[in-house]
Amino acid sequence: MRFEQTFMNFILHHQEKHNRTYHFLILMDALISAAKHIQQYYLTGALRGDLGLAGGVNVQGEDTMRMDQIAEEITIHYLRSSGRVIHAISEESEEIIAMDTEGGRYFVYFDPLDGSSNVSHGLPVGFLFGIAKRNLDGREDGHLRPGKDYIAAGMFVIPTGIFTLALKDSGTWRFHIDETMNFVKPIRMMLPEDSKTWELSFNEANRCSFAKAVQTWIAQKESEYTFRYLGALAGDFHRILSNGGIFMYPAIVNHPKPEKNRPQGKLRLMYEAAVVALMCHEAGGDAVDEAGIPILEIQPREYHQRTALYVGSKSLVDEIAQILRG
Ligand code: AFP
Repeated sequence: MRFEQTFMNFILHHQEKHNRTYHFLILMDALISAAKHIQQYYLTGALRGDLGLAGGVNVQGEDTMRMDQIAEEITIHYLRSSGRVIHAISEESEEIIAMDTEGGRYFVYFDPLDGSSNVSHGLPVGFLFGIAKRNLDGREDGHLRPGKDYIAAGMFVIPTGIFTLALKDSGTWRFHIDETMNFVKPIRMMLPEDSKTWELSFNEANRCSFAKAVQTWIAQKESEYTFRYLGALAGDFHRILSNGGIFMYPAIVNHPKPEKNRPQGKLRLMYEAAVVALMCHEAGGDAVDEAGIPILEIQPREYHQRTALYVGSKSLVDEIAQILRG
């Protein structure tokens, strides 16, 4: 028989090697339990009728799905019971979610079910999270941490059973779920240097609304690469991490209906852009916003702040960053 290394075994060794505490393990156990629970609900959701619209509206003004609410409830339950989380910030809750404000050690920024347009089709969605640590030395800062201060960031692609985790300064690792529902077989991810497999990923319907310089750059690049877009960041970024290339959600600045412009971008900085930016950075890639500023450097001003995002292979991100910086 063939046995693969489990995630827990991998992370225990990692913590031991770096002389770290066991607190992070308890937090990771909570996140993995939440992801497995959400995955099971999602797999059987269509049978129970859980994949339809809930009829509500979340803090971003978007329709909520039943699965969004279920995923949120599950995640809060496990994070709270870990006893390690000070506060959490979720895509689904406008306010910061207080957990263990005295004894907690971490801040968790998460989107428990990202890519809701895929939910009613049962297609892949993501559970994205970033983790920062309590400031033990100085004053607390309202938990508005830039991505460069995250100690880890990860995503579960649900329901495919694939988990990718970036550990600050220790690489990006991919795991697959096995028949016992354990995440196993750590594979270190590095973006491929060879551009043969590189892909472009963005919503083509928005193309004419991008800044002119971005449109021109895309026109120069498009014949060189293949094009893929799922509409769920976790799935789209998963491909870029494996194949290389670039995922973009540029600012919308030239929409024929100006009220539909999104100069600030669409994606959320703390639990979408910074999460994939850290994973990409640890895999040898990069990520910038519409001004060409590295995503990991952006100091958030609010929990649900939006940003434009260009993430992927370093040379492509460098090229577009230069154009964006003017
Ligand atoms: P939803 O959860 O509202 O579907 O948004 C998903 C998302 O934040 C991200 O996962 C996708 O990459 C991006 O938005 C897709 O947006 P478009 O539907 O505008 O292409």
